[in-house]
Amino acid sequence: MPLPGQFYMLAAERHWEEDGSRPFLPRALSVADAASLDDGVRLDFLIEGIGPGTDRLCELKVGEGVWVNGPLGNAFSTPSKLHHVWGEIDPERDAVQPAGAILVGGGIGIAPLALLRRRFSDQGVPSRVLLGFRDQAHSGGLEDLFACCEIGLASEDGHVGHRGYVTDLLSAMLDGDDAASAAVYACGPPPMLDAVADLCLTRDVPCELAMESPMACGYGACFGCAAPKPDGGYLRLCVDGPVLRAGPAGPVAAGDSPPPAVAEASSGAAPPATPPAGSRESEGPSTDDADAVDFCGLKLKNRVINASGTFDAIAARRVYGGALLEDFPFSAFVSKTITLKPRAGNEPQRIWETPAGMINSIGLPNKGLDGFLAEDLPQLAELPVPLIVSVMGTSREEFARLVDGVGGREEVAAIELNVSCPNVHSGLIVGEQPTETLALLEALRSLTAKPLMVKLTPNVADPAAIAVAAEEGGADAVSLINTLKASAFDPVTCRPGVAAGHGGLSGPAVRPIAVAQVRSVAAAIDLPVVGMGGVSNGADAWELICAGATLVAVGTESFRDPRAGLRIADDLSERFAKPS
Ligand code: RRO
Repeated sequence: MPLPGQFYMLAAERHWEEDGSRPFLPRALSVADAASLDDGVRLDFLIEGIGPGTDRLCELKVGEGVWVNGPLGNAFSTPSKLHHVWGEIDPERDAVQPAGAILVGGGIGIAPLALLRRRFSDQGVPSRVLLGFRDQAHSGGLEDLFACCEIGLASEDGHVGHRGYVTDLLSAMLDGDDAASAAVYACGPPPMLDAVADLCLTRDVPCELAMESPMACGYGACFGCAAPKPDGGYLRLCVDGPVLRAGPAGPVAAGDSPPPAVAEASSGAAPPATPPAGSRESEGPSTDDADAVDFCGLKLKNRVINASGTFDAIAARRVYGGALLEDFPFSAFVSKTITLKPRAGNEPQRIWETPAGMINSIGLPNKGLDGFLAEDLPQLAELPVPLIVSVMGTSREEFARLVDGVGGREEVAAIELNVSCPNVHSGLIVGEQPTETLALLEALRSLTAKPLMVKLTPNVADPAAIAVAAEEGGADAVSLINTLKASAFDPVTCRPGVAAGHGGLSGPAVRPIAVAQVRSVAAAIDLPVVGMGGVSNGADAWELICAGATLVAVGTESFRDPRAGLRIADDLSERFAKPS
């Protein structure tokens, strides 16, 4: 059962990517209501068709299948919890007994408030509801969701209730006698949330906001749903939110997020979600020793690993708990690329859906070498598979310090040298020129006995020439392809889809290019090749193996299906078992 404020990733099962076109990614939707049934849970969502993904969901017919991943994210706190946290933040504030909750919603964003109001009513928490709509077309009887309680309505066109903004109603309510002891919960468009936060902060009223952002995965893997933190850097709304606490310099992660693996449902923290069950044939073959493979001396249980930066095992473990480790989706884990110094990553918007794929401009957010070794490595060492750490430097010296730093740690089985990030200035230069690649490998080779794998870019005329240079320099393997440099423009605003103006294209759209490049690289060198690029199923993985790959990495598909690696490994296992 979801908690109020949590969300699900939804995609129509059939024709979701008919003809390889949009919609490609699932859509994040807050749950509006939920009920326990004898044979499961009923979930209600409010969906407004505003683009290919929501349009497709609105077209669903009775009986059609839907991919459902969730519940995800953190939940609203109770007023007493919120007052308690608020009191700790503001020591000047007198302890107050919370009188109740004020729920403020705007447009379609009111969805999570319906479930919240019902939960508060079950818990005996008095709540008042204020709803605002732009016009009649955008209200559509949504207030009926709150039919059982008293609500204040506002509309910009005056068709219902107060003519104006819902925040006018909130302002008046907060100026009432019991304002200090209220707690405010809001969802709606960003300008409304800003206005609500301002009203509450100036009156010292505790306030939580449910935020929205484009996201590809919902469980911390894609780094797309970045929201600025007041003290610099970004948080990920899917795992640090979507419910945030209003703060003087901007919203901050609510105390309970990200959800711990074991949580009290009443605390506002969420219990771990269950990885979607339908995504792997439960009766299908399980991989066994017949699927095992030696890769640069590492004994892997099958040929399927993850593409760097497309699966955050630490965040995924917080979301899915121990289940993730019991059935880990990959036979080796490749970390997101780390750099010497911490990086916040690129400003949002960071992702943009394209036909059969997506553009990312994440910009390498990471804790830097020291932060990685101190905080992430101990957790990654608990994974049940060998760990490959991906590193990127802006100079040979930086690469050397990174290789030295991670190579000296026994938890690390191998190192990937990312010479192909399309989103970082200088990220590509080494990987674009064979002489630079050779010189880099010659500088690094003597620093570690661990396998060195070079991640190649597809953004050059002849990737095989770079692979040959890597081999000559002493690399043990190559991996390809990284994403293809790409841009998209929003047809409504005429602005670039990602804030940086360009990013890296991934997903099924790039697969034929990956197949061609894996083929030419594998033919040019004697090293094992990790092939990746748009692999969504076993047939795609098999094609890369036919082209010469030893291992196959799954990237963007894990955003849509956290268990894609298992599904693909099962399918590959069957294909290898069949006599050719
Ligand atoms: O973080 C990124 O923006 C990123 C990296 Br490091 C990479 O290697 N490839 C990519 O598509 N994005």
